[in-house]
This record gives sequence, C-alpha cells and structure tokens, in this order.
Amino acid sequence: MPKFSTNKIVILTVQIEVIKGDITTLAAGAIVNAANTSLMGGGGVDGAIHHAGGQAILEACKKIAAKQGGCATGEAVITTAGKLPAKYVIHTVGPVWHGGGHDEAILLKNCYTNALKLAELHALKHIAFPNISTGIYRFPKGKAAEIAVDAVMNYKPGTIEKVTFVCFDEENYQLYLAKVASK
Ligand code: AR6
Repeated sequence: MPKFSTNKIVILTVQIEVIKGDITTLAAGAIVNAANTSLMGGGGVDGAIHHAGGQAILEACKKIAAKQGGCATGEAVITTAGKLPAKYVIHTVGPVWHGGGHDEAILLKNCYTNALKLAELHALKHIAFPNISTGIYRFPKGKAAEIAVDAVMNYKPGTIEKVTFVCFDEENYQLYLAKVASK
C-alpha cells in the first residue's frame, strides 16, 4: 500500500485598498504615523494625528522616548490611539530625502515592514498607512509609492488581512492606484 501524505496549501493574501482622505478618521486596527525620531509630534500627518487623538498619544510617546530615546529612522513603535477611532497608532520614522544615496529606499521599506510586524505582534487585521516621507521629508512620490506597494505585496502576512493606503493629495492617490493596478 502506498503511503500518502497530505499537503495543505494555505494561500495567504492581503487585501490592498487605496483611498483618498484623512487617516485620522479611519477605524483600522492601527493607523501609521509618519513621525520624527523624537516622537514628540510635528506637522503634516503627525500633527493631525496628535491633534485629533489628544494628549494620551503624546503621553505614551513620552514614555517610549524616556525609555529608548525616541525612534530611529525605519523603526516603529506602537501607542494608544487616544480619541481616534483606530485601536492603535504605529509611529514610524521615514527617511529625509537627500538625493537617494543615503539608504533612503531601504529605510522607507523598513518603515512599512516594521509597522506590519508590529501590527501582527498585536494580532491586528487591518492597518492603514499614509504616504510616509512624501511631505516634509521630500521623498519623490513615485519612488515612494513603488517601495510602499512592493513592501506590502512582498510581506508574508500572518494576522493582517487588509492594508489601506491613505493618500491625502490627488497626485499620490493616482500614483498608488496605478501602482496597485500594475501588480
Ligand atoms: N491623513 C493622511 N495623510 C496625510 C494627512 C492626513 N491627515 N496629513 C498629511 N498627510 P508628512 P513626512 C500626508 O509631511 O514627509 C512631521 O513634522 C501628506 O500629504 O506628514 O514623513 C513629522 O513630525 C504626505 O503625503 O510626513 C516629521 O518631522 C504624507 O502624509 C516630518 O513631518 C507624509 O507627509 C515627517 O515628514
């Protein structure tokens, strides 16, 4: 009698969504913040998240900063989402664009993968990203969209079922729609 072994093939896929809007309004498991290394807040999406989420987010960031001196570029930390509809905020620090020869691409990729890993450590199913580094940090939007979409598509999901790219401006929105459609 031949012996058969049973092979179970599990296909893990992540649903990718591209929307245009304000990330602070999303009721995801986690929304990602494009923070700076101090974690003490700033402008852009960072300012919007702290403003809408309230003092509890800054207090949590202060505790992390006191413990580990902030957050390095490409790394990520997690806090309460305060008054926001999301459960958590994952703060990551994108690279400042200095022309492309300073590891900007790998650091930006690390932001996405480290945020995904942290979301999975908390067993989250849905995470929403802004277009990290494409504002004040001046990362070229087309390159950043390519890196972001590739990072998510190449990530082997565990608990994550859905990733939302939240674009604030029309240019990023069109770039992300095109990138996702081309994959
Ligand atoms: N929802 C979604 N996206 C937003 C929102 C929002 N409410 N507001 C802005 N964006 P930026 P960076 C978009 O500048 O380039 C801060 O001062 C914005 O249009 O927020 O990573 C930090 O403290 C752009 O596409 O982040 C750091 O010092 C994207 O979010 C520095 O800025 C990122 O733009 C980080 O710069």
